[in-house]
Amino acid sequence: MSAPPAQLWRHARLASFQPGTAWGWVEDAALWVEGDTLRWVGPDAALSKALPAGLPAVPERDLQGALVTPGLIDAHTHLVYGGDRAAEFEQRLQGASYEDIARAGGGIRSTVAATRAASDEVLFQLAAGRARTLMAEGVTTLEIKSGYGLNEADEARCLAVARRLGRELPLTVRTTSLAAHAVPPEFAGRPDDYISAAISWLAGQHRAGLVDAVDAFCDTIGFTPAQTERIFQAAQALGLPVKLHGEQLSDQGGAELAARYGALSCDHLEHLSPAGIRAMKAAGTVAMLLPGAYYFLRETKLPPVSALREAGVPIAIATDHNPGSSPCLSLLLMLNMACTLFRLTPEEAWRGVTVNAARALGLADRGMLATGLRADFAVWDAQHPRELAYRFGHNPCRRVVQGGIERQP
Ligand code: DI6
Ligand code: FE
Repeated sequence: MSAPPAQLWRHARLASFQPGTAWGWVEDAALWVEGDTLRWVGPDAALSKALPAGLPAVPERDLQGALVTPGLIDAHTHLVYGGDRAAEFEQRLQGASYEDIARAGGGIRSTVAATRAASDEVLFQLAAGRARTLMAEGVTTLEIKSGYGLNEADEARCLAVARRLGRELPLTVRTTSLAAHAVPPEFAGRPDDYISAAISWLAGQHRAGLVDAVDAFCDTIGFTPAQTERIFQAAQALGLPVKLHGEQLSDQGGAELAARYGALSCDHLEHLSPAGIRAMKAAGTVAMLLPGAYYFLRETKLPPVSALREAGVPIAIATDHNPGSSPCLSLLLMLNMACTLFRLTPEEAWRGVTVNAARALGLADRGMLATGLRADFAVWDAQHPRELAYRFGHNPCRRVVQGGIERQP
């Protein structure tokens, strides 16, 4: 593909999320895009000085004061799966708990059966539809976990579908191997043997270029800290970064464990302890909060947001899109819920889907709009990003530029 031509985007209200000022705000801003990169970002009044003399005419777009933000980053999803769990939702409304259903062999394992039964093409089309819904709200980078295949071939198939999404849609996809999501029926009662099998698949997935990071579900209905650590050791031996589903339903000390392995993020965290917070701070691990799962499972224990804030742990927000605990396809709704349910400020919530989400994926080239970073941004019919955290069920995304190329939202 030839490089997209240079372009100037002028007269934006810009929330750059550059450090130093609230929102990285520039009231009348210009962005100079070259190829997939921001060649210069700053006040429109300073643009003429920034452009070198003799530059051939660059096409200009006047945004007339529309809001520009970085492209949104949904850094925790389980987007590739077959079937749905609407019947389980109904069962929960008739009194069964999420844990009861999981222990009775439903829950994650019912999605595993539906995923194994679906063809590659069906999995791709289902996931592409979900991805497009997220992209319509300005998402330009998406993390996708495996974890509904739970055998060597089906885990690899799901990761390959995620990679194909990144190739065929105007979207960056980062993949995470989550074989340690649940024990599949073939290994019922033998979780340690299953962990050994999952570890044996990892090198092949890595060689095939299917994996950017490795995750595990450490909880009473998931895996023990010892089992999780075996997965982390295998990831570390391959040079792959780790992440954790931890302290969602109980405190297992997973955050301390993940921090010892320099985890990119620990996710969920409703039951996170003060020791876990200290360990995450020391390791630079991002706290990934998932208000959709908290809401949908009707949890009552809040993640320790004030303590995370006081400790200076970076906070990210994601949809956790999955069929069991968060069948949500709106990152804008998560901004609102992060504020209403978790009491984040609108700016904290926004940093959670931009700068801190990039960090949770180990991506240093995005999450802010600054000279030298990727030209991934969204244009909104709004005056200020706080409006997008305030309204819900409302999508004012008007344009998206992904790697310097404009696409329809
Ligand atoms: N925690 C979650 O919230 C999802 N996975 C996990 O480890 C739920 C997955 C599911 O119920 O299908
Ligand atoms: Fe999850």
